[in-house]
Amino acid sequence: TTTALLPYQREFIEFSMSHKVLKFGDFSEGGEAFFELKSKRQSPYFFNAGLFCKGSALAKLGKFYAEAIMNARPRLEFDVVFGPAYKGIPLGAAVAYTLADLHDRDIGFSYNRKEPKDHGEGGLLVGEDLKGKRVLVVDDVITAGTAIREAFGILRKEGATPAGVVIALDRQEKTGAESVIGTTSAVQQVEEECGVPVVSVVGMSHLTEYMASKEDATPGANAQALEAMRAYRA
Ligand code: OMP
Repeated sequence: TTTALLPYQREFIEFSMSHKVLKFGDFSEGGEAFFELKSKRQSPYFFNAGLFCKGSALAKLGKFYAEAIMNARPRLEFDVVFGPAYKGIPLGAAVAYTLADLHDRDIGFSYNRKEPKDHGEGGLLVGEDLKGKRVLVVDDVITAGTAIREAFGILRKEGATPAGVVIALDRQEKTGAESVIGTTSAVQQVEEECGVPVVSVVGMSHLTEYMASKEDATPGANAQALEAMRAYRA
């Protein structure tokens, strides 16, 4: 199956690779071919959003998230963005900034601490109050959905209404042991359980599509990495 790769998605993949955020397995002698995930799976690619660590990269990243948000159909309706600690914090801030700067939407933003603070203003949350608000969660990657479920737990406690999730990468993985594996991906399960849309800039299938186009242009250059992507997907 093929997945149409939109121009901004191709641009995002190349942008991520140029910052070494997105890495494909290196199948040459002595190269790192696989990356271990939180789930212990051995993946032929990895996405480390922590390496978007320049002001210019964050500015660009904000635009990609905003584009995914604005392109979402049905439209995402929300009052506040929430970036779960730690990696979601700058992402949420970048999204709120970009929506105001480029899309004329002045949205609040909020994030949590991992350690409760026992002095000063106290509490676990920083930023815009969430009570009764429609909240869009901003995060980096979903594999099994563990991190995003934690974020929903925080929203529930605060009396907020989840409005959706936006991530850079949907790894499109199924969860659980091989013997019990179902037919839906972690993202689809989150959508069903929480009743909200999960929007991503790209999915794993887009990455494979990108690799395939590279392989078409220069046969042999990415053959093993592409094969590993397809095998992992299967
Ligand atoms: P889940 O909590 O299983 O959905 O995994 C998401 C988290 O895994 C991310 O927030 C990262 O901490 C980490 N991760 C990546 O950052 N990039 C990847 O390509 C894969 C993972 C992962 O370990 O699955």
